[in-house]
Amino acid sequence: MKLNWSDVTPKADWLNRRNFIAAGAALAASPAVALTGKPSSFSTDEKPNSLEEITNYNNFYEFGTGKEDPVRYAAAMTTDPWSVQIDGLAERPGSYGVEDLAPDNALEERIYRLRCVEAWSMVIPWIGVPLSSVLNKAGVQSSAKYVAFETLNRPEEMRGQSYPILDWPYREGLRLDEAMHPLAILATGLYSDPLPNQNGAPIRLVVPWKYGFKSIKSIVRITLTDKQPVCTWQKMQASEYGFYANVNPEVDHPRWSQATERRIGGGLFGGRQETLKFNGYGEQVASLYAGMDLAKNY
Ligand SMILES: Nc1nc2c(c(=O)[nH]1)N[C@H]1C(S)=C(S)[C@@H](COP(=O)(O)O)O[C@H]1N2
Ligand SMILES: [Mo]
Repeated sequence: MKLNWSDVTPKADWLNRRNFIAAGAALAASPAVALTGKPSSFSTDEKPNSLEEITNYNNFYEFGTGKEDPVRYAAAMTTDPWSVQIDGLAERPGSYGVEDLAPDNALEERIYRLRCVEAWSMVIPWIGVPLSSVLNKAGVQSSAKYVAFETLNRPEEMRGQSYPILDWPYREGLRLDEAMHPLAILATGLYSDPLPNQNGAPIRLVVPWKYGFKSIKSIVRITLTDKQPVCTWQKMQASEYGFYANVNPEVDHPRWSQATERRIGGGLFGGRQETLKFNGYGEQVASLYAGMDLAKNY
């Protein structure tokens, strides 16, 4: 077994070294168990953002709309016990534990670019399992065409849910072939830690070729269906946020350009860089959209 830095450093030291008090509070609440993911050829060799950047600049509207609201308030969310209901057109519907869906021996490391629709980006070393492995565990009936996802709905612990900022609970969806693509994962950790609450503990979707809002956090329900799912942002403002939401520098958001992005922590030119079609994963995923007009199906 590979030893991680957190294994050999006393927990108190380890927490002290993290300069961000709020992040420390959230991490202190999580178990001291280190996670290890097998390296994957799907990983980028770009330099990952620091743990501090990844855990202190977040979008998680259940805790507020500010980038620092999640790190401040997400520690209030109870993530143990947790189960994920898998239902709809599944062969084996039921309530699954996170450890059943993402057992330690199946974990992979996936270092992915994350491109937010707001035109900032990061590189994040996720630990998780292919979404396809989870769907196959529950069994996909042949009539299923889409997968719908739902976040926890618990306003007592998620202060943002007391306000009608979005239509809670947060919902997202994928076409079944997108969901079965090997790049789509369910993450349960990042770097060598279990997922911090602000990043969507204990289990969240990561679809690296789509805008970040598709990568729904803190999932409690996965539904196989034959109808295109209703997605929170699409429902909120369909002219701005589509079902597909593939990263595309050629299709601007109605209120801003998508041609470039600001890499958080990036040095040169304030981190401004060109946005890549499908967030740079076109070689792997472009065939999913063959013959589709991506300007119409934004
Ligand atoms: N439940 C839920 N999931 C969510 C969001 C949210 O507000 N609520 N924000 C999304 C957006 S807009 C982005 S960019 C990513 C950010 O993930 P990160 O904070 O882990 O970087 O989470 C996505 N998943
Ligand atoms: Mo986003």
